[in-house]
Amino acid sequence: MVKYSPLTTEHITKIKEIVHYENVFQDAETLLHYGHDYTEDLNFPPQIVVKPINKEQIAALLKYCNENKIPVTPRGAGTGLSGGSLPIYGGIALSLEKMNRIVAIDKDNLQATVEPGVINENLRIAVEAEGLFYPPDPASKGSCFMGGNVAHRSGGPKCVKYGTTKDYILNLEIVLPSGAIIWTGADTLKNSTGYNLTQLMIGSEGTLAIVTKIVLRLIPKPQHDLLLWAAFENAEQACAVVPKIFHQGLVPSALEFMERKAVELSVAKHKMSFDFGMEQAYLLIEVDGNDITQLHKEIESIYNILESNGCNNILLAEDATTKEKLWKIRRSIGEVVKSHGIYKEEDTVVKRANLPQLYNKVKSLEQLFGFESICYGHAGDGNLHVNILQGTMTDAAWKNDLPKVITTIFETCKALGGTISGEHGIGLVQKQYMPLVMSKIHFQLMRGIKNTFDPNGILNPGKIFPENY
Ligand code: 2HG
Ligand code: ZN
Repeated sequence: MVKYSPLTTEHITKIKEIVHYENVFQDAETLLHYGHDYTEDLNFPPQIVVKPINKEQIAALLKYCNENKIPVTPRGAGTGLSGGSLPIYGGIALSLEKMNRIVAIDKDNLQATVEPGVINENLRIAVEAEGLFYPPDPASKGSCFMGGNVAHRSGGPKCVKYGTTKDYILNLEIVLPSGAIIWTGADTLKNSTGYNLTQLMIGSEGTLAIVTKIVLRLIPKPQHDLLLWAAFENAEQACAVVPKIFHQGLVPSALEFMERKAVELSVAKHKMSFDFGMEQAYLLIEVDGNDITQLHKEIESIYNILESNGCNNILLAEDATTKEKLWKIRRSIGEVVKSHGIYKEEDTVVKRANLPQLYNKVKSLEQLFGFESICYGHAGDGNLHVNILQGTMTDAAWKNDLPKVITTIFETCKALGGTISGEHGIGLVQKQYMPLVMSKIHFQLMRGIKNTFDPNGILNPGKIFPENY
């Protein structure tokens, strides 16, 4: 394990000089808050929290920390699900929350430039006022930061049609541990100029550099959407129909899967009325575009596919209130499952048509080990969020068997053409499973990249790489 010396009073005095004392926090409450994110109940308080207001402060801070080998853990809104922003070696939590300006919306070029502390939803609202659209919409869109979305290559329901964060980033301003400030590419839609440093940064979870500006590509806002809620008596059947929709040349703007248990918890949490029958699983299917007649045709085709694949309970959301209710049920699942007891969430992803096999494997493990599982997620992307709940397992069995269960689930993902995270990242809690999907050669290449950017290992130490790799 890497050893970092604790910050001394002299370090802290110097850091206060660099970023100004009013941007440095040391009180117990703040340290506790910045010691956890949305990942289980983990808590690793930093020694200090720093909230710089510009790139110059960050450059001077990183240079100083690099020279003094002080660990710096960057943080967005703290909504991460893999422990990526936890300062596990103490040191500095570097919050980007004060850098929250939408710098420009360029209507001529369908682009926006933002600082990393801009909330995803605020960007969406601002560009929508100009008739434009930024599609990636993580469940935490109302609070997560764009910087965090870049760090984790975040997704969301819309990504099945429009792609994830990686498909919208054109250029990034970054600060390196040396204190150098560079742009990774150009603000162009095409770029064939050497290695793609922009994409290298996306998903690097704050281990290579600090992002201080983001140039995004936007698209025109689709004018209409239609939403279907389809109930299935069998969850496998629901998963199996998903590829058939795409097969017919249809590309929904969302195609979400939910098990009954997930819906029950969400409905109960919001005290909603909901008519449950025999169904065991649901698909939420949205189409969007500008031609409403065309959308009705698409919905009709989807309806027919669902019906001919054993689904007899299909609801077309007629009005905005119904749409909102259905989306609320879906979007709240992550949060309600978390408050349901001891759990571990996995962000599995496989080739879309292989989803039924993955689902069945999870359920067979449930039988074998006696945990309870709740599955939901972005079926159109083959991205299943598997929540493993302790249920009636003893504490000892939970401790002993959970890693075996996770390993088997991840091995299944790999065998089904997938991998261990679709959109939540690796961070702290998945790193031990990385060798299941990456070889020594992968780690050597990644380590070489890490050392080139961050030779002293000060940026977000203890993340992505398993111990001793
Ligand atoms: C979702 O699709 C999120 O709802 C997971 O990716 C949310 O676990 C969560 O909080
Ligand atoms: Zn998700």
